[in-house]
Amino acid sequence: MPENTTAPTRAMRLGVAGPVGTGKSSLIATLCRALSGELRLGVITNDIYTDEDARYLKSAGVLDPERIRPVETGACPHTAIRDDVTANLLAAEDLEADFGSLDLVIIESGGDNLTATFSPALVDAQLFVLDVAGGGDVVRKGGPGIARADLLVINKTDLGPYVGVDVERMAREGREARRGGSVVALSRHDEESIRMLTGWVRDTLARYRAGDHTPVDPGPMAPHSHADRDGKGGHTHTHADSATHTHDQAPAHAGPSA
Ligand SMILES: Nc1nc2c(ncn2[C@@H]2O[C@H](COP(=O)(O)OP(=O)(O)O)[C@@H](O)[C@H]2O)c(=O)[nH]1
Ligand SMILES: [Mg+2]
Repeated sequence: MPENTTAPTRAMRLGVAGPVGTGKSSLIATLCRALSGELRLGVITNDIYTDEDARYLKSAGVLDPERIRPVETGACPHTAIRDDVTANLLAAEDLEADFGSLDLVIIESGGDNLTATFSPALVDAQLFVLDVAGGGDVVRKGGPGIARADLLVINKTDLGPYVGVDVERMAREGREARRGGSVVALSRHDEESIRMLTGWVRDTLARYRAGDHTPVDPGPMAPHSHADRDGKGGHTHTHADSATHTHDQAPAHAGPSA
């Protein structure tokens, strides 16, 4: 049988994006717990000013700490996952060089709002995480990640009754917003939902290995701004034109850059 020359040789890179606090790090811990026995994993975290997420994942004891690498992004967390992905690419390549070949490298974005998605130059597939505690109407607010990420995760479904959110309805509206695209309603306390998530990861990895998976760009991003470190308002910018975009990655935006 002829060899499949389109099949990739490096690990699949899976991006995990979504607003702060929706449970991205916890979801990655859940994936590591469920998959580390069968897949060779690596994890990269993107934090704005710290390596907090990497430290959380290391302390969770779900993976050899050496396989978890932090990238500090500076003020705009979107830049390192969209415009200049060099730091993340280097981290992914270092992981593979240090551990031989890996099956899956999971990359957590330094999320801050609904607009951030990964460039297909960095990840092969990406999931976007919302949580029920953010309100049942968040899916209707839309955005590139909600509409076009490879998978939408509606997380912390166990909290639905406490925050008055109809989880079934939220998942249905997510499917509608995505025109039938994949949605997983997840809780780390619900084993069946974890099986749905890991099943999706296995299926995507199988398609990636077979050369049947095409990375998509969910963008373009909506205009957005970030608070500066000194508490003053940031400036509004987009990441629409990454060829000419010179986004300031210094800890505080010094001037207009978008
Ligand atoms: N009840 C509940 N809480 C969760 C779940 N997943 C994460 N959390 C909590 O949500 C908070 C934010 O989680 P984290 O993973 O740090 O979010 P991130 O900022 O998106 O990485 C933490 O207090 C977690 O313990 C879940 O499935 N159910
Ligand atoms: Mg996190």
